[in-house]
Amino acid sequence: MSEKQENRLLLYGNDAIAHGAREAGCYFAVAYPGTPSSEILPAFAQFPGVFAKWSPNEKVAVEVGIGSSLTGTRTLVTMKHVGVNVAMDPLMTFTYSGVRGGFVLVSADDPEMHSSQNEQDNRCIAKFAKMPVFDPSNSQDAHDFTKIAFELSEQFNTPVMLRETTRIAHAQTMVTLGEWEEPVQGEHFVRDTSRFVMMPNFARPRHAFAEQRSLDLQDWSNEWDGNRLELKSKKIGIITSGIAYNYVRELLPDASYLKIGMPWPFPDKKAKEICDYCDRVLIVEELEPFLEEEAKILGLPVEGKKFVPREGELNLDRVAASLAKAGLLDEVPEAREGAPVIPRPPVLCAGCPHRGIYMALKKVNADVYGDIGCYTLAALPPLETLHTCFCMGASIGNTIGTSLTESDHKRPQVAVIGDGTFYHSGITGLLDAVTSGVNMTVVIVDNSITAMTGGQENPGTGTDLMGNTVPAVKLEEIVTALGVKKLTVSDTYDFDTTLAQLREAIEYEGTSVVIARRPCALFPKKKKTNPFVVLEDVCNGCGACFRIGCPAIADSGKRTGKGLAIAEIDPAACTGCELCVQVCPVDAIIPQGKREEVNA
Ligand SMILES: Cc1ncc(C[n+]2csc(CCOP(=O)(O)OP(=O)(O)O)c2C)c(N)n1
Repeated sequence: MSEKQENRLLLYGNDAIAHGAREAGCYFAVAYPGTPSSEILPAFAQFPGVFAKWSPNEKVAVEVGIGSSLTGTRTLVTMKHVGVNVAMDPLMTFTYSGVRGGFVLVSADDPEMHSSQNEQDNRCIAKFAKMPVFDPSNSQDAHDFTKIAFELSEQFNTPVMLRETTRIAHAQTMVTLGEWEEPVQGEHFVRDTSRFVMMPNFARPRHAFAEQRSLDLQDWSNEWDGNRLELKSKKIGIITSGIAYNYVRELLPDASYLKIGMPWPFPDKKAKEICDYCDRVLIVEELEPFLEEEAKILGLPVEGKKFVPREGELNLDRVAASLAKAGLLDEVPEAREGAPVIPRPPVLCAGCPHRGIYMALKKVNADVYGDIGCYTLAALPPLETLHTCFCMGASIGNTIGTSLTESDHKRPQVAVIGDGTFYHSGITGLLDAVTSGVNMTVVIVDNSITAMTGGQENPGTGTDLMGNTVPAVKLEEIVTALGVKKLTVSDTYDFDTTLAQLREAIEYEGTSVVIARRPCALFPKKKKTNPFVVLEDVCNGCGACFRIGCPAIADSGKRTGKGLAIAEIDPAACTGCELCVQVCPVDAIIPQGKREEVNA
């Protein structure tokens, strides 16, 4: 994160949100990591006098955040878009109860699915949950809207969503910062049964309250200058929000604009105004026709998704093509070609501890019901040993379903789930497997960190975000407590033993668990041992080492007498895990130091 300097900084959207929260006097932040939201919490945690923590999943994070708000503390909760699905249960009712301390939920959406399994548009969720939503167009907006969101939350007694997208979260623009407020901890919880005990009789009036609040918020939305009318051309008006504003503004500088900072409650009066002022109004927005539907409900004559794609991320070229389709640009500017990007298909890192267990799973030809984490990459060639992936925690439930319904039991049924994902949402699945007596194996790939999202602490790591030592809960203890009778811990760098342990677990009648354990090769800092080399004159070109999919191993360009590719190992990438050594049938892979000894 950049240093504060003369109140003007070049900031990522995520850093700008952290600054906005700090300036609003927010004391408490809680999150579950997920791209593109993960940097907000560590950025906030660096401010003096605040407290920030990861929770095991988004539902818990929101519940913790609700508790913090109930003491009167301003509270920031962050997650990626699909995380909001996990948190929907508490959220849908918290919007009835309302807040004490301002409560801001950041939903980081991911159009184009740069690192997600879907590209849902959480403006829709905000409306469904009856919470106002802000939609920033740059880091300044992200900062300003976060600050306003805390005010609005307390003024209208509502949780507020700040919905950003990847391009806002991970791009830098200039931000003018404001004064820092001292973070304030609330005094204590104040009992208010009719508001905080949402049983039917108390909840009914709160629903009515939420409906009236939405109407009041719509008045605010119409007044607020973040929903900004820029009236120029009478011929063409554009209603837009988020990142799309930047593209369309560059392409049609003379058009009139309604730049929407708060998509819901929709600023209906301002939308009517631009429609009255302009002959034709086009809505340019990323993903769902959210603004378009709001405008059409009002009977406004707008166009939108007829021309603008509903899938994927918008960019200058896509918006230009849409405007050309709508007849608003005569010439589509030539697509700007940057420097060619060399395709880099995602692969497990060199030395990744997940590789060994997948080599074993491939050997036993298991159907592997997968989950989300680095280990999902095993779905791709050359490993191709993960056959489903829907959402975090799904692997175990999926495997219960297949195991209970398959009639021919052709192949072993195995769930693979990471340690972070198991803590997030695997525990109840395993409880179901055990208590249903399901014949299946659960492999917990334990690299002792939440690697995929940047190496965040999880309940097994024993440290927290603030650097404190905290109790760690061991996977073995949870698995045993859930009633699993067959549990093995394997070292995935030892291939033969791992394979034997996996076979034994699969043969067990009932639910078995293999904890496939080895710390991630990157966290803590990659431990570089002596790299390995291929003895060219011994390599027989069989390709066994290529098939483990290690990015440190490549074709050397040299050929054996039979014309087969001789492997080579990149010494800078090799971590010395020795998995390739274990699959090489001719012992052609040896430590570099040993070759030097031989050659000496
Ligand atoms: C509901 C939800 N929250 C967050 C994420 C982002 N995310 C993807 S994988 C992952 C955690 C992976 O950690 P772990 O299971 O330990 O596997 P590793 O990457 O370390 O192999 C997270 C948080 C997500 N995809 N879905």
